[in-house]
Amino acid sequence: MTDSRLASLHQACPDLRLKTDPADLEHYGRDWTRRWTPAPLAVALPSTVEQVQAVMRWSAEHAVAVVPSGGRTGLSGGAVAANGELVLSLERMNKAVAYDAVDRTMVVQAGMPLEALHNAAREHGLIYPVDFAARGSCTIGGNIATNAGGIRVIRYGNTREWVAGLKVVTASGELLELNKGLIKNSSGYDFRQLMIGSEGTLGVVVEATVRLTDPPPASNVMLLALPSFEVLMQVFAAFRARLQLQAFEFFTERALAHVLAHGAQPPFEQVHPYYVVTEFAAGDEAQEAAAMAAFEDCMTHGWVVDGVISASDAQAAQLWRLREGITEALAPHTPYKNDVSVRISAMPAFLERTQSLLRQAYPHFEVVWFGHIGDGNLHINILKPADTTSAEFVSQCEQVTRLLAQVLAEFDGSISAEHGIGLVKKGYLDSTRGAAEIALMKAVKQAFDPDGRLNPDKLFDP
Ligand code: 2HG
Ligand code: ZN
Repeated sequence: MTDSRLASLHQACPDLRLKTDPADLEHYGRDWTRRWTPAPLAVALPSTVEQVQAVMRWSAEHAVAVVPSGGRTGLSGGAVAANGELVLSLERMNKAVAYDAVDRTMVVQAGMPLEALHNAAREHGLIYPVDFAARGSCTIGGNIATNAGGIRVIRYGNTREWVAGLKVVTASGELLELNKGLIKNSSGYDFRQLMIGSEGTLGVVVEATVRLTDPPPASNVMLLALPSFEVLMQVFAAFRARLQLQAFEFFTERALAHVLAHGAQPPFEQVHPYYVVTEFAAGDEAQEAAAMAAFEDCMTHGWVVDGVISASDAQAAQLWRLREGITEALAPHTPYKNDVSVRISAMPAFLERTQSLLRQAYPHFEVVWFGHIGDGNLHINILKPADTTSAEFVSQCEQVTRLLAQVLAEFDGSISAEHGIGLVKKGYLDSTRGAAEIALMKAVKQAFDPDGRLNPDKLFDP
């Protein structure tokens, strides 16, 4: 440990685990974007809240920036440490610390993986309903940092809805206890909600009190084949009118082709241009009949040309894999990712505009569309051609994103629906947030972190 700042951190907090091996610096210094070269000073792995407080006091004393770090599955560069920061990994603080059957809440440390929280809730006959494909690696602290959404938002909302309290260590090392699990609390500014979605720029979330709920009724999964993009919202309306939807996700033939190339089984004999995977309550005959009626209605209108319904949990998982496997299947192609949203009512017009924009803008790049269409959230992945350098590719894509951001502004949409702004989207924040709003965001940052030590460069420039 040659760096004198690290020697004094060790002195201030002798039990704190520190890593400085080049392989660790690389591993902990980057997220799934892989666009920046990681270069942190070191990685701290605290095991207690007190250690996190000691790290923040040390950071103040030595003017070292800190990047709070969860599972680093983020897609916006929100957990990248590329400038000599200390990575503050919460991975050792990964346990459930309390459960209250009356409140139906669980207190969990921020480094707990989402899937571990799902399992812990199930042990009490309840569920934590926020869910998405990175569940095994992402952590609840990271979910809170981006107000993570995922595949069940249509039924349960985003992470924000499920956080009843937070413990947060501030830039100066104070411990804030926010909302303390209350359902009703009309006592001024709600800093808990401010912390959710703040991407580690205002404080370090160390513990969360999350709400749990009853498991959903038995459900079925259906995969639908659609002849065109134009009918997508009609199919959504037909299903939503008749069924209690748990999920309504879409993807294109290109997306499916990549997942199949990754080893999944083709769902239909024929290839179709668009697909929907939907999950809905099917606990009784009436609900099952309603599902068939929705399907037949769509077939009669020509909005759906084929379909398959899950006959077992294993088949449901197989159908889900076709949607959930997309990110992993695309990863080898170094995709440039857009994660945009508009109101559902604006979706048909927005889709038309965006499709024609991207067709013109990307004549030579493969563009893969998928997403949580029932939430008005599209993921548009542009794949890097093998013969284009990363820098050239990103710069071309950024020019198109500027045009996309203008369309989003016209539609009152968002440049980041659920992945966060991080480093990737900060150049487009003003397409979603007004100038007065951004000025106030900066004033809030100044109040919580006057020397700009918490996750610097993310969200906006000072
Ligand atoms: C999903 O919905 C994730 O699968 C990842 O938000 C989206 O890879 C993406 O662009
Ligand atoms: Zn998503």
